[in-house]
Amino acid sequence: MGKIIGVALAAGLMGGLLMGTARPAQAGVTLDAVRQRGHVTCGVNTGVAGFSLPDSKGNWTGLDIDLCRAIAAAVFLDPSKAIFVPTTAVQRFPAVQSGEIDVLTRNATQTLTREASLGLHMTGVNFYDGQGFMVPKKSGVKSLKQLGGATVCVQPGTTTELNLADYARANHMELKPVVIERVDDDISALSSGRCDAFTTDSSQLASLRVTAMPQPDDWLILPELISKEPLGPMVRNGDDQWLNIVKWTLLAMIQAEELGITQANVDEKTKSPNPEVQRFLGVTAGNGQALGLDEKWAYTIVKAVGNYGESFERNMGKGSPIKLDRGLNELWTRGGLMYALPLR
Ligand SMILES: N[C@@H](CCC(=O)N[C@@H](CS)C(=O)NCC(=O)O)C(=O)O
Repeated sequence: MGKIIGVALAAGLMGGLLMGTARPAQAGVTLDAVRQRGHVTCGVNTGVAGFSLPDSKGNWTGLDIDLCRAIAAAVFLDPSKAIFVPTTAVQRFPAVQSGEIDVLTRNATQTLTREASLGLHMTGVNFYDGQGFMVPKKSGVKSLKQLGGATVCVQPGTTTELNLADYARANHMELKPVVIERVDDDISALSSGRCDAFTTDSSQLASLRVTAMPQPDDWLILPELISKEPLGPMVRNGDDQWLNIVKWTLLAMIQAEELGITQANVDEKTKSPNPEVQRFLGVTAGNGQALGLDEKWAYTIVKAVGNYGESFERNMGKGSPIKLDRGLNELWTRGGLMYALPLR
């Protein structure tokens, strides 16, 4: 008998060592503050259709807006408990560092120095992008190689500005940056001919071409991309639980797409016999407790904003004026890079 108990204890210990001991999350500083305040505060951009844009009534839409609403859905089971704080590229990191915002959901590229020296944590990628250039069609420029000697509008505090300098140097080209902080002013400078070209992440060029240019057909996005721009949410260092909540909220949106769970069928799916679906939707408990959230966290995310693919299509894909292809943002099972880590 003693031997059996000993074996069972040893097996339990081994299991604990191999699997890690299950410990529910302690409420961290950020989650406590967010709960007490009654809403999550997200830094977003000041207005790039597809990512985040307010309408005349102050209703925000976009991929980054959906992500913020998804975080509110996970924490409060209510996507309306999200406040959006517009930030320029220069303002965004100090806003996270100072605690003015709980999370940055604003087309921010994940880089080593941003993580290692700005006191920020990258929590995943919600859009794989690359830096491009837009020129007036009438200039006759069809390739980046023809831009030698050009003035190029660019926003300060961005990877865009750094890549532009690198590209010019590596290719022995003269590209004269015209550094302008506000995107509206960049667009005006481009339209008035003060800059020969405008450079930023190519998804933003696609968006600005159709939403900010009165005659989109007068503008050409050059075929070359000069960088990798993995865009995703960032949080402050030092609060692992909050980092986990943001990270797994994004992964839940991707996982819902992998599992074929949509805003329309999520209720039906709660009756699914599939254990993975049951765990995901909180029919089987565990994930919520591990994150310090209600077990309905992921169900509420999908109910509120849909899965990643639905959010993409609505905001920048076929259901939007921007009409971007999924490209790298397609699921890994269909040739893209979107891949949910196991939610278990
Ligand atoms: N992904 C790049 C660029 C991000 C960026 O700030 N892009 C500008 C160019 S359109 C933007 O979003 N502007 C909107 C704004 O200033 O609100 C980065 O993280 O540095």
